[in-house]
Amino acid sequence: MTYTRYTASRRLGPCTLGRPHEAGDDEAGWSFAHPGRVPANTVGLAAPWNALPRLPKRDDPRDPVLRRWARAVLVGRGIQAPARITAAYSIDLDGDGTPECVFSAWSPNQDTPQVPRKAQYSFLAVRTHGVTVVLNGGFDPTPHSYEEYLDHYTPVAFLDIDGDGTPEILAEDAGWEWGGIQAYHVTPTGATLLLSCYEGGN
Ligand SMILES: [Ca+2]
Ligand SMILES: [Ca+2]
Repeated sequence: MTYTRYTASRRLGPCTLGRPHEAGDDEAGWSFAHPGRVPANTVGLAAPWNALPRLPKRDDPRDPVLRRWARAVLVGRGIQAPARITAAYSIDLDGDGTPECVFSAWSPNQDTPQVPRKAQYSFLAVRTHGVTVVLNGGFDPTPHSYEEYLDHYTPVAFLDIDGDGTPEILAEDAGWEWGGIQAYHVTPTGATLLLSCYEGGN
């Protein structure tokens, strides 16, 4: 089966992979057989249309406006901590001519979750029409005496996966021993989950 590979800002070209097949009894979901190495942060899409109709612009994670939006999300969930943005992109997702901003944020202690710390967070959000919409995330305002690992959310690409001419947000959800990808469709009134798939398990 032929897929076209994309990164967040480039079309890399075709590659041939196995068809998705149902996983075994002790696994959930579907998996792909891929004979070669698949580069990290690459998405393969078997679609005849141009899935990269608009290019995103990578934003500076230290941007104070971005950090203010993220900080407001944290305060709203009871976390009084500086916001650390891990990735940010601007791209018009709903076709109104004004770019949305898609960003992810993790608390610094998520880099070394073996060390129990203070409040923790990890989330993915889109700023659209003056509102910050949290697409996925974990928030734990309570310090623990044991280790805890929240899933890490990262925007990976902005591809038109349903062929309607507007790009969706494709984001990685990386758990401790498993991973997945979600696709979100953004409209002027909000965002909806279009697709979600995972592989791996405990
Ligand atoms: Ca827009
Ligand atoms: Ca689309």
